[in-house]
Amino acid sequence: MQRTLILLKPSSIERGLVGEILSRLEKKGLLIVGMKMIRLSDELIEEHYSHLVSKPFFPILKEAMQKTPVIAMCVKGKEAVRLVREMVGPTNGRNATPGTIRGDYSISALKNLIHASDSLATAQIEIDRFFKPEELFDYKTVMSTALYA
Ligand code: YYY
Ligand code: MG
Repeated sequence: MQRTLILLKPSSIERGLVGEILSRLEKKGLLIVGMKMIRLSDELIEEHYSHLVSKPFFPILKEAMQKTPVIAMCVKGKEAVRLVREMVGPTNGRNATPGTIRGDYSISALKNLIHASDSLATAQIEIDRFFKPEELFDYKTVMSTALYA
């Protein structure tokens, strides 16, 4: 089982898409093991998007990430890191295939609704960045026997 980090960005909160996105993740069979609403500080955004701080669009990205609080989630499942990235689609919603979250609901790179960790190593770093150990839960549901062989 893998765990991955998801952020529902201000663009999804502003448009009332939180339930829709959550529902897709749940229906796929991913287990929510952590979830909270937070306001991102300048420092946290600079750390989380450290690969982008020197880009000309970084100030706009930072402002967009602070427009509302975000919902941070940790989900668990077999191959969860790759699966969630595939469900999210590529960065620019205009390049994302219909059927993906960005492909169905986003027409922009900046306002692309959702963040998901891009590798197993990144996922661990990002889970630790957003969640304390006591904010993550280990539990079983009857669903797991229906989902996996
Ligand atoms: O992982 P992903 O969110 O798909 O893209 P990143 O390359 O990590 O960029 C993070 C974030 O930055 C992206 O979700 C929107 C914004 N961004 C942008 O507004 N314009 C770009 N050309 C590239 C990234
Ligand atoms: Mg990324």
